[in-house]
Amino acid sequence: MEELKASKQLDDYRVLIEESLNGYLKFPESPFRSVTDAMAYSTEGGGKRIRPALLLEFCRITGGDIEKALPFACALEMIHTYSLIHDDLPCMDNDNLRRGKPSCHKAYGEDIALLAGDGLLTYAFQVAASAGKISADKSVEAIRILAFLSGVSGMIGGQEIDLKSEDVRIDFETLRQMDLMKTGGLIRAAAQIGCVLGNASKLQMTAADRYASDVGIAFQITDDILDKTADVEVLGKPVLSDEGNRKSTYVSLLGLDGARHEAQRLFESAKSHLSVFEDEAGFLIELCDILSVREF
Ligand code: GRG
Repeated sequence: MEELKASKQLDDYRVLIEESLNGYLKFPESPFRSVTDAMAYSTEGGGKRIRPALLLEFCRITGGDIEKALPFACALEMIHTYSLIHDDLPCMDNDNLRRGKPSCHKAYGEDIALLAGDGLLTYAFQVAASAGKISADKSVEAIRILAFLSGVSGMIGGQEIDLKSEDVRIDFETLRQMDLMKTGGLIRAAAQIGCVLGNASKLQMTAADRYASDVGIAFQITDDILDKTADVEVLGKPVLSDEGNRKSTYVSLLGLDGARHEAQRLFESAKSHLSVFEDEAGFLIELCDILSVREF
């Protein structure tokens, strides 16, 4: 099969993001080596960088400069990485493998892993707030979105629903809300911040948010399917974790085929919001196809 053009663009974004992240995570002056090493350990390598790539793409197609948006893309990836570190802790999912290597708490201990997550969360806001070459109005709005959608109105709120859904069968609407907040939160932040740093119209902003909401839920459903079907070596994190933690997921509610069907429906729905971007929607359309067949 011919390689999708978007795969190459995603690879290019990944290189750009990782170069920039590596620079931020050097901390040459830090006397607190355990925490800073743990922050770098969890952030470097292995991540797909979907959220920062989406941020850069929405910035690009709405007329922004991706170089100027890079600090915000890195901040978003730092918040995502913090959520993975904390999500793996024994008091959460208790998973000991992440991105193909021991989870942060397995490599550095629970106490340092907790601090590394906190360190990444706070550092993300420092990096975003220090971004030069972006107007103060745009910076403040981007930082507001980052805080709103990674906090109790987004990812953290979704995680609370997740915790309360262990051992109980939740209804479809609660499950949808959980995935929209928990996983959709940062994906929506990517789209919204990209649009703010570009010069998106109201119409484009609404379309971007609808796209990101559908992709966010579909991304989580795919994650649930992979938890059931993937090879641990390829996935780079434990499988059957949801079953072990007695979670309600689209797979437990709809079965594997039902979950696959719903993910596909949402990826198609996501694409349907993009007409406002006209010829510039190619990457975002193909990204749905890439994400719908991902193996890790
Ligand atoms: C505060 C103790 C404490 C815990 C908070 C914030 C949180 C725990 C959890 C957030 C919820 C969470 C981790 C959702 C998972 C979303 C998801 C599908 C993650 C995997 O994303 P990928 O596949 O990962 O993009 P890579 O490794 O490619 O970056």
